[in-house]
Amino acid sequence: MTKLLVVATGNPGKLRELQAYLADSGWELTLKPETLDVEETGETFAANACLKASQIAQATGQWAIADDSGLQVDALNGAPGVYSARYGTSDSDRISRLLRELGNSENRQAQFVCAVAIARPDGKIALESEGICRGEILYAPRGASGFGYDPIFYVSEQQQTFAEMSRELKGSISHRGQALKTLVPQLTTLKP
Ligand code: ITT
Repeated sequence: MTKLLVVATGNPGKLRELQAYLADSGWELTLKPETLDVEETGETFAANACLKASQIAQATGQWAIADDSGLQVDALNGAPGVYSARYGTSDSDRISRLLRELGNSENRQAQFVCAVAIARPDGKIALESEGICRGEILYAPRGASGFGYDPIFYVSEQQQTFAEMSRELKGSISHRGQALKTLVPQLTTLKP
């Protein structure tokens, strides 16, 4: 029997990464209808991931997976956080605003957080997971891979920004990678 999983995201960068992690999960992936949108009213990444998974599952009558993620900058008291997508109107706009708000602050410490939730067709949450990746915010963007805030997020162990890493390397250390490392084995054993 085909196990169908609706990927509840409108972000193409996330979609590419989720597809790579879920390729061998035993589930066939399908994208949520473009017109189906969920208002992110939660105050935490986990709450918003559950909202998105649950509402898309109920609307489609299928299992659904959602990712809510963002960047928390220490010197900005955790901003933009759950508002990372709403911080500007394009990736470059969001990056410019973040660099402007952080200015010449010497504390450049930050972390990416990713919450992933999987909902059953009736909207009940079946699995949840969260991952964190710490790094630093550069003074100017570097690299052309990835998406979103990747060009300004530098990981000292790798001496690269997320946007300078291969997809495999980013996937092995990123917040999304951490969240999915524990979730995918459980997903593989779930029976629809
Ligand atoms: P969906 O809700 O449709 O999945 P979205 O882009 O609105 O898409 P979020 O509300 O979770 O997703 O917002 C996440 C924000 O954080 C968004 O601006 C992303 O670009 C950024 N972000 C998340 N993961 C990232 C990553 O791995 N690299 C760079 N930026 C990331």
